[in-house]
Amino acid sequence: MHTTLSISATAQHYLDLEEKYGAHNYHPLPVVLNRGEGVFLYDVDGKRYYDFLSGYSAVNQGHCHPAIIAALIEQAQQLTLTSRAFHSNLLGEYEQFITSYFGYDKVLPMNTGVEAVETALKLSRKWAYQVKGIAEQQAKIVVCEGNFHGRTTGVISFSSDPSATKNFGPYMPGYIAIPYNDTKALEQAFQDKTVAAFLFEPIQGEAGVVVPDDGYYTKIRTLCNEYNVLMVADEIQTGLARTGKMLACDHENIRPDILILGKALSGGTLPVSAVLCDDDIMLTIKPGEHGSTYGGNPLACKVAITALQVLKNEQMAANAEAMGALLRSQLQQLQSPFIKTVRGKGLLNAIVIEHADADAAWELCLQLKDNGLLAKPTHGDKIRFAPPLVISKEQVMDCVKIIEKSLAKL
Ligand code: IF1
Repeated sequence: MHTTLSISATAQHYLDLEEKYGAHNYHPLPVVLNRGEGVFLYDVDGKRYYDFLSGYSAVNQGHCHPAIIAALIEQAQQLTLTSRAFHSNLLGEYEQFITSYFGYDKVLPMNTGVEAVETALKLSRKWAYQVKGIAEQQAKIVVCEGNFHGRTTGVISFSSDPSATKNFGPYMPGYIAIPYNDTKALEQAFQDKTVAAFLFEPIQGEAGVVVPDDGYYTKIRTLCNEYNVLMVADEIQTGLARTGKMLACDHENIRPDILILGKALSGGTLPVSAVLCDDDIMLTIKPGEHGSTYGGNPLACKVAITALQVLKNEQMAANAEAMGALLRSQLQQLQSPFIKTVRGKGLLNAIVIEHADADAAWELCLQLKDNGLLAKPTHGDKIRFAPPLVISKEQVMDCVKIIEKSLAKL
């Protein structure tokens, strides 16, 4: 059964412009949005939707959070960019704030998530040669099958997803892929003395919200200590209260050697990312060896301080924990024949659809859209359910009704 596309002439106009003038590197849901507020998005025809994607966890604080927007406007009228050729009054303040917030010696500020991942990889290699003593050009980094860490040619070099790698070669060498959530394979990989680091997602987002066994982070930490390998946590999607704790690693009180943040670090206003680690790793990079035009710009610093303050002041991790548990239990209670699995932690959740029609997940997302909720399938049969962390109990219950009503149409 295929849903007829019911979009207005107004919306169609915007789709036509994108079709004609934009790269076709996405296949979005047919909806055109022009306003966001808290858990809600509004389209060009004034229809309201619950946002169940949150900009892939970049809008944890809710759309256009008043305090974050106020900080953005205030700083934008003062000073937006000095470049790192000069100092600004905000960079040191931000660096002190975020390093004490997460408990690390230093931070290297970047912009997009993948830039922070690349930065963490470069720091791991510098540390390998200059501290661990691995022979030049020989350092290896262990990664997980099913990973998603971004889309630069360096980072896709260790992707196992053909749609991310096909015809983008040649690829960067020096990576060993092992199965996710498999510490026996990890220990096996660590027998190679040229291994410098292990890069992992605490929960695999793109792979469809794959939650590892309890104790996974603890075992990684133990093995990294035993073999003198850096534990590098990509918390770009799982961090910043999304999984019910400030960091997903906090569920096991585990401290990675290198912490990578992005997305909600700006509350969805502009690209802000960060790499945090201690001096023995961070100081392997000397002046002039790494950076970026916008890295650590005053506007990003001001916004990031506010975005982090809001997470704590409004207890967003605790709300994510409670609302996530409510959402998963309500979805399970639906006992829908089309929902094979409900999984997640905090408000990073996904359902796995079981249906004869291969397009069922997409069809369901079209039904959800018509009923006022925006979500998108990942890898065919999984639909991510990740609303902003400010969602209330009443709103969760309202969304479950929308999901139930939409499932009935499948
Ligand atoms: C797209 C996925 C999610 C990430 C993790 C690094 C990055 C991401 C764990 C890179 C970015 C985004 C990219 C965006 C869609 C979204 C995504 F589906 F692509 F995989 F969330 F799951 N590490 N994820 O999730 O950060 O450079 O994008 O700022 O590419 O369509 P970025």
